[in-house]
Amino acid sequence: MEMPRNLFKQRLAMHQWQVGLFVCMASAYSMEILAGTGFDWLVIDAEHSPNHPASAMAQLQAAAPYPVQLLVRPMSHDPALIKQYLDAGAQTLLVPLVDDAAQAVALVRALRYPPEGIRGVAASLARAARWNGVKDYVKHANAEVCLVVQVETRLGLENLDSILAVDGVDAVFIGPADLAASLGHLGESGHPVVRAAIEDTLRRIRASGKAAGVFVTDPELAATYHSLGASFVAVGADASLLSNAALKAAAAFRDN
Ligand code: 3PY
Ligand code: MG
Repeated sequence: MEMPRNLFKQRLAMHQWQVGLFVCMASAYSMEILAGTGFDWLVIDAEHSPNHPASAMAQLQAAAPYPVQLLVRPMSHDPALIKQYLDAGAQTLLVPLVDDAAQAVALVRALRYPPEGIRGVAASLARAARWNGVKDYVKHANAEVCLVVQVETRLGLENLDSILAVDGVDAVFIGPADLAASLGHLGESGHPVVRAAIEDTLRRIRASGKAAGVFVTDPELAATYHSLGASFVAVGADASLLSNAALKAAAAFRDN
């Protein structure tokens, strides 16, 4: 088998518009439903959702036959955990709470085999290599991994330029919820101070030549962010879609 190419990474490099969704339900079954709905990318959330490498791998397998790009968001920067997600078959990692260039450099190294990095090698044990079935997996792996760092704190904003200068960081994704909290507006992602910070940050990311992304649920605001340089957006989460649809269905019949 040939090395699977990372289309998400290729499209980031071209600043092509890509619409995504957070996948929190920790279920291969609901992942398969989502995989066929037309999103460009889906991110398996293991930061705030009850996922781990085995549940993420089951979801990667469920989505594999569908034309959608899969990302994983690990709960920490731990290189051992990152290695497990990569070996399970994730090629793109969305890493939360990246505050400075040293953390970004360490993440670049965690994603790559030596000499560029420190990723441990065991292609015969890894689904990513189809247990040695992918031709020259270890030679191609570094070129296909993709690192998206989340900048979502005051400190991250202060260090944005040096984070953007790190070779191997493919894109920066802004998390409005954490950013609002860090800027003193917990629970107010739409606060004007937070909005202004997001807009300024999108412009700066785009000006650096790297791809800019953000979580945004309002289509008009997403269009504004697109015009400011965002090329990939997460527009919601499966748990919220299910909850909202269920609330609506229950309310529609309650008073019959
Ligand atoms: C945040 O908003 O903090 C996120 O990480 C995702 O949008
Ligand atoms: Mg966050």
